[in-house]
Amino acid sequence: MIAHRICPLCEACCGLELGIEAGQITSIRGHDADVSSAGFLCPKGAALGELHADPDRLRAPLVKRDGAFVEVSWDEAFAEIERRLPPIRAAHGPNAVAMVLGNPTAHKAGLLLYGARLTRALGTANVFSASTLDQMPKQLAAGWMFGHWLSVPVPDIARTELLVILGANPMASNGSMWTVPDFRGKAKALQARGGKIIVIDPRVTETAKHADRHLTIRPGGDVFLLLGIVHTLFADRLVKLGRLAAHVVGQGELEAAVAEFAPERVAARCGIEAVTIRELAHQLAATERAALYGRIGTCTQEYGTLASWLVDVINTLTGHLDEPGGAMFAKAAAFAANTLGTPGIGKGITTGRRRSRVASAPEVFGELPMTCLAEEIETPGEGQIRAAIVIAGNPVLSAPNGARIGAALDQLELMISLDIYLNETSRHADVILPGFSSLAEPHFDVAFPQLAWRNTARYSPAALEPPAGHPAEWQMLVRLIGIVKGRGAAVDVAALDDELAAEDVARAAGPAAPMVLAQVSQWRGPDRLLELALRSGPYGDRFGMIPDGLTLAKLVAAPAGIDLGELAPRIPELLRTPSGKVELAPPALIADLARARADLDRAVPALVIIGRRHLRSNNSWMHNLPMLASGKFRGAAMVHPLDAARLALRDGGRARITRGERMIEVEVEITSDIMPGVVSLPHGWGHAQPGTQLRVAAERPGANLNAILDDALRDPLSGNAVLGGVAIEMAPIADFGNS
Ligand SMILES: Nc1nc2c(c(=O)[nH]1)N[C@H]1C(S)=C(S)[C@@H](COP(=O)(O)OP(=O)(O)OC[C@H]3O[C@@H](n4cnc5c(=O)[nH]c(N)nc54)[C@H](O)[C@@H]3O)O[C@H]1N2
Ligand SMILES: Nc1nc2c(c(=O)[nH]1)N[C@H]1C(S)=C(S)[C@@H](COP(=O)(O)OP(=O)(O)OC[C@H]3O[C@@H](n4cnc5c(=O)[nH]c(N)nc54)[C@H](O)[C@@H]3O)O[C@H]1N2
Ligand code: SF4
Ligand SMILES: [Mo]
Repeated sequence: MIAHRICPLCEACCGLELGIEAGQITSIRGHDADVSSAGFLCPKGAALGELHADPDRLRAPLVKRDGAFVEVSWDEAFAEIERRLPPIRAAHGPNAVAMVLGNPTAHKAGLLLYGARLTRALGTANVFSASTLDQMPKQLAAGWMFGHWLSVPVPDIARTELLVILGANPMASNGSMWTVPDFRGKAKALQARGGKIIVIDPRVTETAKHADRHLTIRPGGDVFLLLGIVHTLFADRLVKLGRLAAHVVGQGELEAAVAEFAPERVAARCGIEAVTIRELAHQLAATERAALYGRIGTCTQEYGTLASWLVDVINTLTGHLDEPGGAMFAKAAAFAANTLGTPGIGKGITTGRRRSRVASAPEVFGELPMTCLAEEIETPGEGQIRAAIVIAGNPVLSAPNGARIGAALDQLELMISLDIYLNETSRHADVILPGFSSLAEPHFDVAFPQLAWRNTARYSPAALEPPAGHPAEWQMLVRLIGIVKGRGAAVDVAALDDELAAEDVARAAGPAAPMVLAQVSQWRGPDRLLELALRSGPYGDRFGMIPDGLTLAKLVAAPAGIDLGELAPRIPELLRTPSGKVELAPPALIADLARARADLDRAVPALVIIGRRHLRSNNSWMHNLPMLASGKFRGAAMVHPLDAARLALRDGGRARITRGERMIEVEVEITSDIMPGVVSLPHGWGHAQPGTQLRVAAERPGANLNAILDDALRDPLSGNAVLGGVAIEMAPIADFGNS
């Protein structure tokens, strides 16, 4: 039997074709007809069968009794939670329970949509997610400029002639905050039609190797490079707003604010010569169709929000924002806030509606920084976190100072993990609730079509039968909501789900609610929410008012998805700022430039560390699959030959990396692909911790980069962690081969 299924693993969201026999996956290939991915897949997608079959993947709930996990029935697991969670809330209030949301939450509709509902039911201020280890700066900058957190433009790669990539390696990551399956193929096509790709990265990445030009940049130097470019655009009279002239404000403030960041002034700080900065500015301005794209390298640093803002400022000033071949906005079929409400104007965004208790970090997009989690658990007083619900997150490996987080999790009165593995984080839990194989669930992407290279709508029904008696993750979350609402662990999940849907519809549709609910009554759970979002969305049938509009039934009938066309200009309709304009100079960002100004002459540390990603790895959790784990070890620390000579490091030898009191041991790979003075080490390693069940990963555990990073370093605006560009020391570990 053949089934079609969107891959849930990364933002490329590839359509896959699965061969299935007797409930087992026999083959996986790309689905050629898929309207977004056209047959592309990567080795991780091909490993979904191994994930499905992995004997270490948890099949039943676990409860910790006397320090050891025992398998229990679903009823027992929820009864345990009902015994322990409500008393904590009753004694200490809603903030005593933290929500911690990990990366796969964004990839699974059940977790995303029902995780948000559980957060609402808990009413807690203590919400943490991988967003503050990742893209929060980009969302905050977009929020201030365009009025909504997910109004993030992406390169229109199908039509551009110049793509400048800053701090991203889509050849390995398959794109981020940019759903672009088969980046390699699209990049080749771009070059074949005479276009150019420029990569600016401290490392000669896989993407750089295929680019027309690579420039090295000092880690954390992006804001200075970008300021130099903006300065040049004004100084050399290259600003050309074009069609957007009537829709942009703040140009004057911006010009004044960048006055002192001439290329000569910023060159040393970013490590790129003034003449090259000017050249980049001129090339971007002179190319009719060009896009500048910044990603995680530009976010996970001290100036993440400034850098993310300046990327889109440059796209705007060069006339490439919202223009074909430039940086454009997708128009998703469902869940896109920038398609709802009054077009062209809105409330904008607000941050800092509350602050974290200990560090006083402002709330951003409803969240507090992940780097505040440990201290909020450790520090006594009103509002202290005493219980946590961790959904698909592994912060012990993925957040700075993971050992501290692990120790803090052990102090909790109750920790619940929704996770499919007993790993570095879930081992600290009291109750682990594992979802079943994601291939047995329907799939659609809530967020990624809002960031896609092309507008499409896709849905995959479950490819496999769910195991008997095993609830879906959304059903587990409804049951937790039942417990939180005082309805008990034995709550009727289907009835509570009906109630929750009815509440949502009443809020959105007012008097039309009964009619709307009746029309979507054949769907349940996340599917019902998708049906509602699709039908009320920009291509929807408006519940019968537009007969040829989209419904979920139409998507189900189109296993390759429905193509909604190439990206089209959306300004001013997309804007939700109070001014109804693109805000080029949000006051908080202009004010934050003072920090960059004060930092212009900072001395260069002799050695700093940055991260990287490998095609066969996925953050902290796919190292247990033999297909991906086999072959050359991919977690070595890359060191430039000059640094290796200076530090007496040997290729293939071992070394100690220290930062202050903390230390890790790594394997060394000497390569001139990394710039001198910089070490590159992937995150998400450091397996083989006691009490975990990851037999394959434990064979080659690797070192945890985050063990040496600091939880006190954040971008003050977004709360995003600083995950790179920090000073380290490195020394060889004597071994016999070395002496
Ligand atoms: N130093 C450094 N640190 C980084 C980064 C970096 O570049 N450098 N990158 C950061 C980024 S961008 C991110 S997004 C974070 C990611 O960090 P996390 O948010 O912690 O996510 P993952 O590491 O992907 O871990 C995913 C967890 O979800 C579980 N899981 C997998 N599939 C499912 C499922 O279907 N259901 C459930 N319930 N659980 C599942 C896995 O077992 C694992 O425990 O790491 C961040 N950490
Ligand atoms: N195979 C694979 N794919 C993944 C993931 C994975 O772990 N493995 N993780 C997924 C996740 S959660 C995310 S968020 C995305 C991220 O997707 P990308 O943003 O493409 O992430 P990376 O591949 O880490 O590329 C970041 C690049 O930034 C560079 N860099 C580091 N510091 C700086 C700096 O200060 N300035 C500049 N200009 N560059 C810098 C690094 O050398 C690296 O090449 O990938 C996703 N896709
Ligand atoms: S690129 Fe991403 S979505 Fe596509 S197959 Fe690989 S992991 Fe899955
Ligand atoms: Mo991420």
